[in-house]
Amino acid sequence: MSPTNPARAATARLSPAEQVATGSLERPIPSGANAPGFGSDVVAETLHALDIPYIALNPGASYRGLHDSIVNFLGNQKPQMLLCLHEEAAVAIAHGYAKVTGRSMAAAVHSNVGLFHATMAFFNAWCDRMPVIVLGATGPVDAAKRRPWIDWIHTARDQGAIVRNFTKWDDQPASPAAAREALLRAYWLANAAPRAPVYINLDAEVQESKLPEPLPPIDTARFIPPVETAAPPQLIRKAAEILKGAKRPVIYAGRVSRDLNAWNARIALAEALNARVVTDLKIGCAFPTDHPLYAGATRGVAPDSFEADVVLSLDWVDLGGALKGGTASFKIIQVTLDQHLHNGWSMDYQALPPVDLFLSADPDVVVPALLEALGASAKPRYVPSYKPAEPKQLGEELTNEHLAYALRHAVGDREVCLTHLPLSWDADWWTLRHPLDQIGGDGGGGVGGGPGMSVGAALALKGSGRLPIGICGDGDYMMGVTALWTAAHYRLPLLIVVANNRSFFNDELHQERVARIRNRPVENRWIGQRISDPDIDMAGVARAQGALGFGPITKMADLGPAFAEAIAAVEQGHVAVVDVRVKPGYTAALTAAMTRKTE
Ligand SMILES: Cc1ncc(C[n+]2csc(CCOP(=O)(O)OP(=O)(O)O)c2C)c(N)n1
Ligand SMILES: [Mg+2]
Repeated sequence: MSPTNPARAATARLSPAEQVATGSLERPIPSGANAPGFGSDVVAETLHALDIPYIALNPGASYRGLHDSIVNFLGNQKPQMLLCLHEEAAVAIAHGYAKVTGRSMAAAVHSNVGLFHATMAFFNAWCDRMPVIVLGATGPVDAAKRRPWIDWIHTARDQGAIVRNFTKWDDQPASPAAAREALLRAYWLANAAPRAPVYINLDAEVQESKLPEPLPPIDTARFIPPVETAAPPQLIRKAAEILKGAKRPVIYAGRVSRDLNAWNARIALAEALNARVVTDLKIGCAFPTDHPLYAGATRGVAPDSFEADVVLSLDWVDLGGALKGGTASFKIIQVTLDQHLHNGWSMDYQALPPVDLFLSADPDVVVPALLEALGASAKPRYVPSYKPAEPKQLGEELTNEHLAYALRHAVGDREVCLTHLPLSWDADWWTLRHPLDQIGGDGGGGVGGGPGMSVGAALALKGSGRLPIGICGDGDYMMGVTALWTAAHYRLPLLIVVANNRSFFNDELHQERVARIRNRPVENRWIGQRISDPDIDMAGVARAQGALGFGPITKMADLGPAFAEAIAAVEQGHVAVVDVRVKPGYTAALTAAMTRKTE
């Protein structure tokens, strides 16, 4: 890196005193409002009572009432507004926040148009089973009160229909009292397993009308009671018996929480059963990958390849698909609550798996119960290895493996959270030892979520000492890049690494496959896929938004120093982006699977 690099100069300029708390930003002058006077004040008051810390938003007149209430009635605190440049970023940020904390924050989007922009992020959060509370607005629903033109095009009879098929619940309350109840219900439903996004559409008139009289106070906690998610004891006993009798049990560790106790309980269970454990990079990590019982992160490996006799699925995302290799020879115990979300529109529920014992329960609750039924210790024997990674013989041209290797070395023994990984990532490149070491992917396969989710995760991790690192493909980065402005503006330390193969490369492989099947030239696979001529200045796009930009890095020798500088900058409170020019290519196994000539 040259000493005249603007990133380096900026890093040096930032003093620790400038690393301000997000909550100290954008403080309004006092308005003197201390009792709710309008419908939207009631909405704001309820968000406050629900302890919702942030509301990521892009503004709009449909919710100008609520906007005023958050600023002037609440003083922009709990929730604090986080301005976003695109609604997809607003919802993705809330999604990323939930991935780390397990709890919902809020997002607000303007009328039908803002909601249209937000749909991709809604779907990602839905498929990822993450709680997000999205507030929208419409109207005035009363046509006699609408302004000419704009209020008409931005009012829909059933706005919730835009997202209803991938939302757990939605409502359009017709009074402040109904809005308060809707918010309580929304919070309760979104955060009760199986978790998912919810949507509340606030009529402009309900927000803006004066409250005729104060609403009676309510005890918020009594409206959001904890929901029992344990399995009945007789089913736990049955499951324990099956597992006790197993000679080669395999645990499919799927959608589980980021809770450290639950993580330790899973390790203890695997050790008590001597069960091998498979995990899934698409979702947050569920088992230490340096544990002797860890059997790999799978993309559809059937347990018969491990010669299993019993499979315990802890809410595995696609159990039916994973077992396609044959299931006759072993027993299957499925632990999930997911069936409660399955609907007639989305098929993200995946194939229907054969099951011998079904526990409709939360895996985090079932695992300790199984340990108890087995009479096993809840304390894991596992000790993290912290072995330094072995240097590998890597070729001259940079690949994602070089990137991973250099990044791991630059990170050293810092605690990090991998907030996003590119498709071409291999699970063997990074050891995961803690539930927050990796929080999974976008959920719905919607490219563009990486930056926003990483910003949301950085928000949740700020001040924790854990360094958030999002590794995004160049396509993903460019689609979601405006989320970085929000991180820079609200001083959310974050490192983004662009695995820049200058292509929507995944689809080059698809074109190659079609070409092979049809006997057409595979050389043409890049057309309509390559993101070059002109090459995009990824670091420049970051700098333009107030982040620090490093690169493009094209040589291994420059990679380590660039990462070291970027990490130092993030530790000073910056958002930093490192553009790494990598050779297009996936791991050998993935490439072979994607380009094979036949189905
Ligand atoms: C919203 C959306 N648009 C398009 C796609 C199809 N798609 C899947 S992967 C991919 C390429 C993503 O490019 P990049 O992030 O650079 O990753 P790469 O494949 O190059 O590693 C595309 C376009 C998608 N999944 N989602
Ligand atoms: Mg790419």
